[in-house]
Amino acid sequence: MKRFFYICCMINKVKSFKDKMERRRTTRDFSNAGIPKAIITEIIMTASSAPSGANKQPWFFCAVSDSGLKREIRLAAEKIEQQAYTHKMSEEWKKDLKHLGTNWEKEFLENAPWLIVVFKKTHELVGEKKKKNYYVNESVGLATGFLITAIHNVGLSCLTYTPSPMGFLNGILNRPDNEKPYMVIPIGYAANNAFLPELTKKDQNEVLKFYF
Ligand code: IYR
Repeated sequence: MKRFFYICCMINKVKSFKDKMERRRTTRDFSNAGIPKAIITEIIMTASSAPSGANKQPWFFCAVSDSGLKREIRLAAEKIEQQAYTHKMSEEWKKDLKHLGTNWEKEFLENAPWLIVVFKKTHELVGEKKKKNYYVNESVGLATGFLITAIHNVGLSCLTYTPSPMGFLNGILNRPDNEKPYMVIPIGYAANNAFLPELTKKDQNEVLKFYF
């Protein structure tokens, strides 16, 4: 009987968390309301608790609210996106993105109160010595998943943004060569009139098969 109630409680918990996570939506339109630094700190330290290869935590987070730096990042990213949209991205790719309404303009890089720039550390530098990190992409992907979950959990919105190439971020943020930009996460409150594209997620039978 005790076990039965325990399982019922688990079912309630797992379903309510699923319902909460299914309500997460990416936003590209932010209100200009600020977010205290203490909230950003807790969100980032949640991300930093993620599992990683040999527990090396091969990541570094830059949290940017300075408007001069945000403008610099926007201008550099828009230059790259103009190239991408006019020369690099295939017609098929652009067609796949049409329903999201994206283009080379990246206002969110200035409108969001904070940009979290996630770096992956290919290796550690201890003095002159290189120390290896393991499963760097997997580890930083996990930390970024924790990050966007923490953002959603506190009622904020974000975007997972990856201009390509992203090397310009090392220059603007003055980060060393063993750190490579992984993702830019603008974070804030979704604007009242934020554009919400119609999206559906795959059904269970398309993503899950049990072997039991
Ligand atoms: N980086 C470009 C293009 C882009 C690519 C993918 I894949 C997306 O899911 C969304 C956008 C941009 O941000 O506009």
